[in-house]
Amino acid sequence: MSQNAAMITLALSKGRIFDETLPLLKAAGVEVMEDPETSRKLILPTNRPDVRVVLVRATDVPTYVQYGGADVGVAGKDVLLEHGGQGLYQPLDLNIARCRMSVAVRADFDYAAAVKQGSRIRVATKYTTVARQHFADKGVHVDLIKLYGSMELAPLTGLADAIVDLVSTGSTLRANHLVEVEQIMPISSRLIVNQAALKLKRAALRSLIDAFAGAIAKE
Ligand code: PRT
Ligand code: MG
Repeated sequence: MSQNAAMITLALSKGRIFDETLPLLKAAGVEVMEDPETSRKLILPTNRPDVRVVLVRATDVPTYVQYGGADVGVAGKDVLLEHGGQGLYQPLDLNIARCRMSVAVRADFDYAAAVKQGSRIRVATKYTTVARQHFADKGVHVDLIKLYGSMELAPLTGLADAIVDLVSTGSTLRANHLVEVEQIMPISSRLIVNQAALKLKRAALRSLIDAFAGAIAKE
C-alpha cells in the first residue's frame, strides 16, 4: 500500500490519458497543481491534501495499482488485456482515450486469402495476447512477432504480413500505405483500483469512484 493510510495515490500516464482524466478529476473536486508536460516531477500534488498523482508509463499503470504503488489508476483496455488484470478491481469504463484495436496489412496483401481456415499468417504486434486470441478464434495459425513500437513498419519491410495495432483517426495507417482490414474491438480507458486498498480505504475510494461515475454520466 502507498505509505500513508490517509493518502490516495492515483497513477496516470502523460499525454492523452492525463489530459482526458483531468476534467473527470475536476468534476470529482480534484485539481492537479502542476502540468506534467513542463514539470519534471513524477509525483504531482493536488488541491486535496489527501490525493496525489504519480506519473508512470501507460503500460506500467496496472502494475503500480496491482502491487499497491498506487491505490487507483487509469489504463486503456488494450493495456489491461495484456496485463491480465490480476489484483485489480475495474469499477468504471471512463469512455476516454477511445480508439479501436485492428488488423492492418499492405494494400497489395490479400488478407481474405491469408485468413482462410487452417492457413498461416505472420503478425507483428505489441498486443500478443489479444492477437493470439483473435486468430485462434478464426482458426488461423499465427506466428507472432512481439514489437514495442512502430508496428506500421513491419509489413513494409517484410517482417510480417499483418499488424495488430490501435487505430484512432487512421492517418498513421494511411501515411504508411496500410489498410485496416478488420476491427477486433473498441478500446477505451478504465478506472482501476487495488483490491486491498478498496477495503482499507473504502470510504475515500468509494467517494472518488462515485464522483467519477457522476462525471461520466453527465457527458
Ligand atoms: O507513447 P508511449 O510509448 O509513452 O506509451 P503509450 O503509447 O502506451 O501511451 P499513449 O499515451 O500513447 O497511449 C495511452 C493509451 O491511449 C493507450 O493504451 C490506448 O488505450 C489509448 N489510445 C487512444 C491510443 C490511441 N488512441 C492511439 N491512436 N494509443 C495509441 N494510439 C497510437 C496507435 O498505436 C498508432 O500508432 O496512435 C497511432 C494511430 O493513431 P491514428 O490517429 O493515426 O489512427
Ligand atoms: Mg503512444
